[in-house]
Amino acid sequence: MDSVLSSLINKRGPIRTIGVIGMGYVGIPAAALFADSPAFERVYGFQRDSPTSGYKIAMLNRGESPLKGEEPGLDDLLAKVARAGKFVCTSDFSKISELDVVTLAIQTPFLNKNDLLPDFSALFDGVKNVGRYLKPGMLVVLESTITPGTTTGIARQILEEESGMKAGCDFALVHAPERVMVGRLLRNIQEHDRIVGGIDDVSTQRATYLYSPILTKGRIIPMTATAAEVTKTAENTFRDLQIAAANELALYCEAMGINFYDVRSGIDSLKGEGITRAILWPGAGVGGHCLTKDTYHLERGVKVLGGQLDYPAGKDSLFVLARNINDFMPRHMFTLTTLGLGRIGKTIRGSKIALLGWAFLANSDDARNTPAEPFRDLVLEAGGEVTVHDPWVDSYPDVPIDHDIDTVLAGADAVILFTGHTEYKNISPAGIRKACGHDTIVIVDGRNVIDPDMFINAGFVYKGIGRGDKNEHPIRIALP
Ligand code: SAJ
Repeated sequence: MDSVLSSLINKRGPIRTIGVIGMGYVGIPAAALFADSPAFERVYGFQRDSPTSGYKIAMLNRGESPLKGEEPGLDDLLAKVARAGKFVCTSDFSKISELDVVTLAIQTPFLNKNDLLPDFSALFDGVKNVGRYLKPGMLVVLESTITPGTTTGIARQILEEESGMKAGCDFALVHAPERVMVGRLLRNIQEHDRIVGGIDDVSTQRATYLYSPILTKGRIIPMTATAAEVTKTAENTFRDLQIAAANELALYCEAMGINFYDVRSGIDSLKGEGITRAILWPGAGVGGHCLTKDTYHLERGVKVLGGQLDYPAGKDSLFVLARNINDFMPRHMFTLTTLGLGRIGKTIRGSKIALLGWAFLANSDDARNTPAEPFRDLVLEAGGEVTVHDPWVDSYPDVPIDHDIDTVLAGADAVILFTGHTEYKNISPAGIRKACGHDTIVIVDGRNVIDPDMFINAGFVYKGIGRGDKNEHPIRIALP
């Protein structure tokens, strides 16, 4: 028997008009792909005309992308759909009432880094706006990363209160999490499988008709809304866990005086039917907007959904332990720096530390939640001086960042490699010594970018993550 919602949707007919709320890294490529599909007639991009981001409206209506960095195909696609009149950016949210579908792609950052609580205010403002203009038979899709239980909980509640309608009866409601990666925004939407989680089967089905036309290699993976929320947060939680396992093993290898990378190659050699050892890479820490928060979304989800969790009382979960290990790595880099300086009779206090790399990812300008920041804080607290170089990052609040490496290195007692930028793979002992102006210099490699022997043989004091075979090397007298 057709549900009330099915009848309303059938009355509306096929999806023709779409609204995307949030003109950012998630919303813009999605809106462009929807607008380019012959399956749909028109797409509105909704953007608040705020002092900080209102400028995007005019740019997007000129067919220009306001996003930084290279995004293959996006500029041309935006120009094409804007010129064709199939995509329009607007701050007039009342146009929502003319549409068949509205998707919300609004960031959910931390309120602050200490209590790890998400700031859903912007997302809920968007949901409230949708509720205000919602019409019967419409589909609402949440694409932002959210705590499990949000779609069927607070989001549903706001939509029903604002619209006076009932989800699953008068309108469809779905969570279809984004899987964007900077530098491949369009490709990820087209080629990655798309999780589509409705509050009921009718909602899930309607969302399948929304996403299928823009998938090339990707396929639709239907499930419930809560399963979709857990999938998204858990896929990043598992990546964070894998990195933590590599970090823990690297610490063990350092303590046992062996080379982690030999062990990694050994483990990775175990291949065969049904055998997998996804061993990732240890490093100076885990930053970014995804892995640093999605574990805590998952942890809160278990609490929000309130089921009886059978787990040792008061014990941190494996996932929180993994977060703690990854957040420990900047402190380990501080310890390696302290030990390295100690080998030449110096301490952090009174030393100058040159920090190479501020971005959280190699060859990127993205410094969100960079692990270099807690390291810098530890050095300053211990009375050291820190200079920061990063060829990709132009600025960061309260942290002077210089693009000239010789300026940053001048007078440095220790050089710390925090980000694996390609530029750092070519640094030479002679170049570093010339810039620092000291005979014996400490170098700490947080991303396995340099050859330890090259620097040890040139008289440097070397320390490296996972390099237990080199971290206690004999110090060679620096050759003039
Ligand atoms: N990192 C390690 N060791 C590794 C891999 C990464 O220490 O083996 C560190 C990086 O240096 C960085 C942090 O972890 O500081 C995060 O790196 P990431 O490669 O996971 O990059 P993100 O944070 O941009 O993750 C995104 C996620 N994508 C989405 O949420 C849609 C994640 O799911 C992807 O797996 C990841 O991109 C990716 O693979 O590029």
